[in-house]
Amino acid sequence: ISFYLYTQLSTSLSTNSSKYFIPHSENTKHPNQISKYEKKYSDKSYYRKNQGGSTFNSNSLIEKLRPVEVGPGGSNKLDEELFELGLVNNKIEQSIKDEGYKTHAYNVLISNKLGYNRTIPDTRNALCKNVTYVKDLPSASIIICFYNEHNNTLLRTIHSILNRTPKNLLHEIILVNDHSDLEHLHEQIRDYLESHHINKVKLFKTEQREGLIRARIFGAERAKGQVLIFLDSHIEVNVGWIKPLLSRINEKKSNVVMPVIDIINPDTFGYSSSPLVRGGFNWGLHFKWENLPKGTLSAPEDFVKPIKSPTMAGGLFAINRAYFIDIGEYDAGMNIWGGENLEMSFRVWMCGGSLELIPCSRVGHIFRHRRPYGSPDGQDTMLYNSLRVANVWMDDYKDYFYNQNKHAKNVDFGDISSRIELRKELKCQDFDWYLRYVYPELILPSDDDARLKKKWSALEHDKFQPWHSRKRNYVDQFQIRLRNTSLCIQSAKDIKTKGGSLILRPCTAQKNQMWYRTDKNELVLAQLLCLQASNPNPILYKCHELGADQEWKHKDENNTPIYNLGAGMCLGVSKKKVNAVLEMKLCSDPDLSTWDLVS
Ligand code: LR7
Ligand code: MN
Repeated sequence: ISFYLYTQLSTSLSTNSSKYFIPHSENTKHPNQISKYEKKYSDKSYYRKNQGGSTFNSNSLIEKLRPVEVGPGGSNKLDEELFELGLVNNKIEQSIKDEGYKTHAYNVLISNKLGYNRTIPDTRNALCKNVTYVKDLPSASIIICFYNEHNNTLLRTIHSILNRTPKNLLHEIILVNDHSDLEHLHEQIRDYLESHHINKVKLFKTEQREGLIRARIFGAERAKGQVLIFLDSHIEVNVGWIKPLLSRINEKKSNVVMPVIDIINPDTFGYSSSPLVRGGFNWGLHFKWENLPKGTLSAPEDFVKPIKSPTMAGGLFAINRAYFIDIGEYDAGMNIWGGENLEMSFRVWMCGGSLELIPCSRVGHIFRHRRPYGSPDGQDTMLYNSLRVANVWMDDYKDYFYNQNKHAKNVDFGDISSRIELRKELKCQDFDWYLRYVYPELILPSDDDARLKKKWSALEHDKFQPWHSRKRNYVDQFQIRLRNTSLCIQSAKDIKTKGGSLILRPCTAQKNQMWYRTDKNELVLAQLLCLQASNPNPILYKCHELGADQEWKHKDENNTPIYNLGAGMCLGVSKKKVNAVLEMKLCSDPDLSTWDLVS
């Protein structure tokens, strides 16, 4: 009940949109860096001034729901705001957050408090602002399918589009509810759209769970705009996002184009810029990001020009509607999730089109750490769909896929005859042509080359965000001593034990009490494992470089609470004595521990 109330509350409070000022980043450097916005997180103090009274307070909620407005030349307060929103203030909020993680795999507590309209940093290269576009661009039907999406997050997706898309270019938004089983979701969205007279959004529901591939076909069949733009249901479009896409399609009907996918952190909702990378794949038929070929970005203009990409991630792209139909829509035999992105990529290239990344168009997407749903009958749909891709499009090269998936030999993949027919009708090139002209950089594995295979599986590890991995940079070193005691935080077991808890012990200057702070605000014990928030006790864990549960803040070196960004909670102990186990506590707890950093 509380969750429902909370959702309703934030629904009713956040509907009045306010003026926007999008702060711009002078991003002329190579974008393969953390954005300025992300940086700011690290050198400010975010402590809640008022540590007292922690009861649920709707007034302060109203404060927080207001979109942040900053004047020209002002600083972007958004990051500070997010930090505040992340605080778990009481048990009700804790249960909203826990339930949200179970159902949606991201922090719905913050999403609820954010409201539908928020400022996000303009992550485009500065040169994008000088680009001009022709007057009569085609208008778009935006197709968004959703299955059990979090209500407020979906509505923020929609509002971001309504706020940042010129009216004449937005023909309609087609929302396809893929037969979600979350109670009330459909009615909530329907009622919201009706009561706010949002007529541009047309809501449909499939008669049964179709999966995202058939749900998109279902949406496309109902669309009337000249261009189709497919988006996921947990995104926020950025300023100026649509014209660069439409313009490129306007130049050539067979250009299929993608925005740069910025990162919305699933734990903090921080919005950060993605570098320019292109899509590739490995022989397990997993999509992966890869660096651009050397020399692609050598002049400043190269940061605004379209960049050819061998594949697409799948979720966010624009295509001429007639071309979408001509080229065979999607493979309607594919189920639920997976594989359709490579299928579309191979098909577009092999059958005469091209696939491009458009750097001046940016859309943020919530990258979850896990997918919170499966397929209704438990089928491995990624494998099933990939088998269809391999057998329709890859000719003899499909053997490489089978070699990596030995058990796939006897797995059924349904009837693919109509797709093979399509390939013939469209007189498509063969896969050899694709590898040779579109993706010559792809290395072919050979059966007896164990070294290469090792490399493939290592690459697979960072298929989502390769740009996160870099060398750790230590900026500070200290022991963490409980205020007014001579007890310090140390590992309960060996310093190398993953998952090990932390306890208080008399301060010694030994390794197992020596914490190293990195420039990403991780706390690394003896330069080995990271301090990670987890419920109810923090643990030591392998550093994952994604911030959130491994990102810690304290005001300064003395007498300060230690706050975790992902958990929205603070580091504490229940008893000030030897062997007391460290816990995650509400930051508003009147008995909250404070710490001295002793170097
Ligand atoms: O049964 C379903 N029915 C649906 O309507 C399952 C999902 N969906 C919806 C869902 O609500 C969401 O809006 O389909 C959309 C995509 O599902 P996600 O968000 O769970 O998928 P993802 O973001 O993990 O996966 C990426 O790969 C998929 C392969 O099938 C799709 O192509 C997704 O669109 C794609 N997302 C992106 O490309 C965004 C960037 C992520 C990366 C890399
Ligand atoms: Mn997604």
